[in-house]
Amino acid sequence: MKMKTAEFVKAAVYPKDFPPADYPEIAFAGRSNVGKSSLINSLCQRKKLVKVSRTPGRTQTLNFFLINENLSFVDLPGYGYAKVSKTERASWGPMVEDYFYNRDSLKAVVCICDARRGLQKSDRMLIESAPLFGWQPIIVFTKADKFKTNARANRRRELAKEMSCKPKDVLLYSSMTKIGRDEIWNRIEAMCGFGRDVEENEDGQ
Ligand SMILES: Nc1nc2c(ncn2[C@@H]2O[C@H](COP(=O)(O)OP(=O)(O)O)[C@@H](O)[C@H]2O)c(=O)[nH]1
Ligand SMILES: [Mg+2]
Repeated sequence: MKMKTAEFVKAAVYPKDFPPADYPEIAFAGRSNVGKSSLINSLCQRKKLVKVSRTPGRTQTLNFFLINENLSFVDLPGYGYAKVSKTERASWGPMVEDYFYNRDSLKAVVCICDARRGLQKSDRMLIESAPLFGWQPIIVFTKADKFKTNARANRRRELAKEMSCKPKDVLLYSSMTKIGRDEIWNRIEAMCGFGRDVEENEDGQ
């Protein structure tokens, strides 16, 4: 994907406040601090489109972004962070469910997990809810830079076992090295029905 523009549109909690569903939409979900904001920034080749937080569990709204004037990204609040208040934690479910139910333009949810920890119970719950809401999961294991090359190949095989898929189908990613970036873009574009428009010679991982 050739990045041209990436802009923040608005933050919203209720469907009545969502921007018009004019473009195919991709949401980003995962446990707090897993690296959602970093992934969005690096997909968009922006340093500060989304704030990377030192304090986990801060984003409590749905944040909408317009990419290249033809694609919408949504940064969902992180789940599973113990230090946010019980009320805030309890509102994650209904707020995000409302969004999942009401957003016809939502094509896929990038489910971001930590490569070191693998699929957690909360990650599985999110992924298993996909058929109910009608979106496709794109499962990404981030912080892959925490593994050296050989260890990473082993970890890929282990994660493939966990997911019952082939090792080559495991999406490993790092916002530090940008490994896996093109693959994620390819999946996103396929989900949106876009033709392939991948930049050549882009930090070939
Ligand atoms: N080593 C490493 N650290 C990362 C990576 N992605 C995010 N981080 C760090 O993890 C922390 C949380 O990142 P953030 O993107 O704010 O996570 P979010 O809460 O899921 O949006 C920050 O300190 C980031 O610098 C990665 O791929 N590798
Ligand atoms: Mg964030």
